[in-house]
Amino acid sequence: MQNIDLSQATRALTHFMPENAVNGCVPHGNGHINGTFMVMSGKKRYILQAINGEVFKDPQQLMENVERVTTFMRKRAVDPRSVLKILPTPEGKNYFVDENGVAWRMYKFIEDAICPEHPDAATDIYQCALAFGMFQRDLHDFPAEVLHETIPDFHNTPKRYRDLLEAVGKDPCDRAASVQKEIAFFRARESFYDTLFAAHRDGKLPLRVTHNDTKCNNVMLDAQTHAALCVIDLDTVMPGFSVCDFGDAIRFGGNTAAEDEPDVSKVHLDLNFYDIYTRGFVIGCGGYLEPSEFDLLAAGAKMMTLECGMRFLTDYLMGDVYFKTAYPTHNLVRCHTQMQLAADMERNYAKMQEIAGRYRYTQEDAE
Ligand code: GN1
Ligand code: MG
Repeated sequence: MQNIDLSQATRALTHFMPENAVNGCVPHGNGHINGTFMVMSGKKRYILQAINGEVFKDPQQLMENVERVTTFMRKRAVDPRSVLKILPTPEGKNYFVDENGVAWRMYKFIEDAICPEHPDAATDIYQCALAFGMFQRDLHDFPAEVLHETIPDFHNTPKRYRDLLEAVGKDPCDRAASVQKEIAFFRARESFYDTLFAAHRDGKLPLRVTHNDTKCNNVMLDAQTHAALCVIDLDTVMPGFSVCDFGDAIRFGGNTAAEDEPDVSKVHLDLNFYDIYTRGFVIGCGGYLEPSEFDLLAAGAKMMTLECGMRFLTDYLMGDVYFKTAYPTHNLVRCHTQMQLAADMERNYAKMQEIAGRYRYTQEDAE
């Protein structure tokens, strides 16, 4: 997305509140997708965001999803800070499109909260997992099928695999010859990719409301107690499988190295993180996970890791058109970390299953 500057933001802001009501507007946070600003108005603070139109083609559908899900969650919320609150325009719209075609929306600022960028403390990891589990719990009776697929086939791994093979066939940058080992790695696992959809077809994996970006920095914790408060960044909320939300959190947070660590010998599955996260997620779900979902938690983690690896490799073959890259082989480096992590999950699969099984008991206890 083209960089959104402060003057654009200030102009957009006038469509939500009169100019004389604003005390300040400054860039905020370090998200990679949307342009984010913090707005001060009297004693109140707000978040103003420019929605990335390249990633999200239909802001109306996106905001409809956000509005439906937050309205539903608010009915049960005890702390008003625990659900994002949209600030509508004076006309009652939940977003506004400026003269450049950029869609803007505003939220109330969540006060007295922190965002754990890279949580090290076991208690913070646990609280983040709890927050995403509670997100499942609070939306367990929401009709997932009414939500729009803001990015179609987002976690359709068989389709991601087909996209990879198509990219290998097209090979527009003549890179396929140099990545034969990587292609072979993903081909060797072909029979695994349909696991979740097959379970869904068999009635074992229900369609739920999923968040689809379950990084710890998409959770707000109470600033004083560090208790889970609110899940943010609802742009990719879509119908999906709970085990994918779980799995992507493990893929990202359970890696002992960075997603783009060039030295893959540093990449391992952090079983301690896996254990803490599993416990937090399961307890957060509050008894609403099906037994068959427990059985597929480990598969969800492996699936998300392989899928992400395939997406990086596909993008490398296509000439780095989707993910932002800082150097020519950045996507390939990221693909290698995902391959290494997936292989480490395969080595530790029995332990991962054992941990999920242990907390399955915890949940039955809680019911
Ligand atoms: C993208 O930009 P970020 O980090 O929020 C991507 C995720 C990938 C992730 C890999 C909408 O998320 O699916 O897992 O990169 N988000 C989208 O780093 O494609
Ligand atoms: Mg995000």
